[in-house]
Amino acid sequence: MGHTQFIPTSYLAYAVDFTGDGKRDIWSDNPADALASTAAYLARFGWAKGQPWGVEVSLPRGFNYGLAGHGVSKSVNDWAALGVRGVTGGGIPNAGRASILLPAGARGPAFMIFKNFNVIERYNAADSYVIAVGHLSDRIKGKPDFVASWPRDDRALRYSERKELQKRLTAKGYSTGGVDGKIGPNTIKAIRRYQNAAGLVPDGYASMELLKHLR
Ligand SMILES: [Ca+2]
Repeated sequence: MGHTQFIPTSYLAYAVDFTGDGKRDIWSDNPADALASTAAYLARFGWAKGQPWGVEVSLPRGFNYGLAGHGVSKSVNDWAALGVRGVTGGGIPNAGRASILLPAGARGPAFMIFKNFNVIERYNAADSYVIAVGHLSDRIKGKPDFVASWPRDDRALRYSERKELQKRLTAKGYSTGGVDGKIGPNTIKAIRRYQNAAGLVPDGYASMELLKHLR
């Protein structure tokens, strides 16, 4: 509902009256209440003011792709010691513990993501959503476009293809913990194990290329 698509329970719990008229009006032509309500929601889930959602990084040759993903977090210094650098050559802001995210696998861009990434993900649990919203806010602030590009020949797997991927992995002895068409931690783990065994880059990315390899 409203400008930023609150669900009713979020409205009840987090909406605020920013204009001071006594109404929490997230539908008004004046978006102040809606935007303040969304800000209150993000604050409630731990938004760290002035800190980035993430930054684009470059990974060193020979990077251990098993370290990528939400499950592994390290300090910025520890990542730097492993050779992870800011993509424009600059330093990486020391914004607490961070993970490396590869939204299109090893062939696409790499990001170091911070706590604020997870806060935006509370709003919509899709990495692509968080990257889009976070990047839009960076661009409004005048920051540059991404350096690396997404592989043009890549496309998201369809539901039936994701299920086929899980079935084929499981049949080869790499259990995905069920066949539900959702690429969760168990499926990513199974993909990595298969990639390692098959001599592929173990980025855990569910791609068409991988499905073809399994076929
Ligand atoms: Ca109001």
